[in-house]
Amino acid sequence: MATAIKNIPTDEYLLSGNGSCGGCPSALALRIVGKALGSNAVMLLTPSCTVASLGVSPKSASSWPALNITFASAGSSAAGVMAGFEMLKEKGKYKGELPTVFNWVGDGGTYDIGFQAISAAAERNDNIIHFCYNNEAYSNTGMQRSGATPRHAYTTTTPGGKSQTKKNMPLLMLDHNIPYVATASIAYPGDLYDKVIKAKSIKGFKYIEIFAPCFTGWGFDPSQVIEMSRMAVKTGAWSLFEAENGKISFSSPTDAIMSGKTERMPIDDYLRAQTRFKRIFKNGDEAQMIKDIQADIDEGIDFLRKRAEI
Ligand SMILES: Cc1ncc(C[n+]2csc(CCOP(=O)(O)OP(=O)(O)O)c2C)c(N)n1
Ligand code: SF4
Ligand SMILES: [Mg+2]
Repeated sequence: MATAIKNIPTDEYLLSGNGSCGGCPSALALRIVGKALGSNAVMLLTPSCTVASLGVSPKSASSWPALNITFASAGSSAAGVMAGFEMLKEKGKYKGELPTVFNWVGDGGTYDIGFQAISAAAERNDNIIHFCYNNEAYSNTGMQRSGATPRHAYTTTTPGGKSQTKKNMPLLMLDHNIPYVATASIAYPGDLYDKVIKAKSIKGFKYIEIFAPCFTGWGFDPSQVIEMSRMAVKTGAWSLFEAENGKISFSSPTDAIMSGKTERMPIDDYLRAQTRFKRIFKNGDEAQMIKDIQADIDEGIDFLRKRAEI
């Protein structure tokens, strides 16, 4: 059983007064992550909504030391910071417990622009946690498509809907043979909290991807952000799992879907609730587009189920 929300610490490391949209799912994700990481951590960020909303020192809304880095160094910068701490400790110049060094990077930074650096750090098994908060687009720069944007979604660079299917980044990371990979969602905070606590205790490269639906870009009411996150899991558009040393286990409620105990919700209501899919329902070929998206999800679930048997 995941930690109950009432047992998650009340400490806050993302401070109030930051510039994110009210109710931002990425900010909420960072708040929950912070509660698990605690104060002894160093954060590295590539350009994103989080960077734009945190502000700069000495008025930053982050209570950890934070470094704004380039996409091209999305793996090497954090690895260098961690190596520096480890070296100081070895030489007796750093006392106390080593901090957790973590990347806080969006899907654009992770799937696309920073991918080579993240892949290289994973292959070296550098001792860091890479968090990808996935809002399925480049939100900060005005909602352009990313490798995480699903098929038929409107973005400003896919005005007729995206033609390609999305990349499967968590499984790509799993194929780097790293000790820990997990997916999570802001709708299941206890599960996210537990996964971060576990990742903190493991040496080597850890990858955690958090589904964070951006109401501003996707077009739905901010009050629905948790419901939308929950629907993504219940439809199978997003699956919750963790993999320790390559072995996948599913987390609730995805485990019930994977074992066949629970039926997945059909995707229609989820799509109808977001204006980024509005044109699907205006066109005569609505049925085919819904079938395409449903087929992408079905294939993803089948593949993940088979991969879990390995
Ligand atoms: C090399 C480089 N290319 C493009 C940009 C412009 N840029 C800044 S933030 C961003 C989008 C990042 O998207 P994502 O990582 O998903 O974060 P989000 O905005 O969704 O929070 C882009 C393209 C940049 N800063 N550097
Ligand atoms: S645009 Fe989306 S991800 Fe960015 S701050 Fe607003 S709600 Fe959050
Ligand atoms: Mg994004």
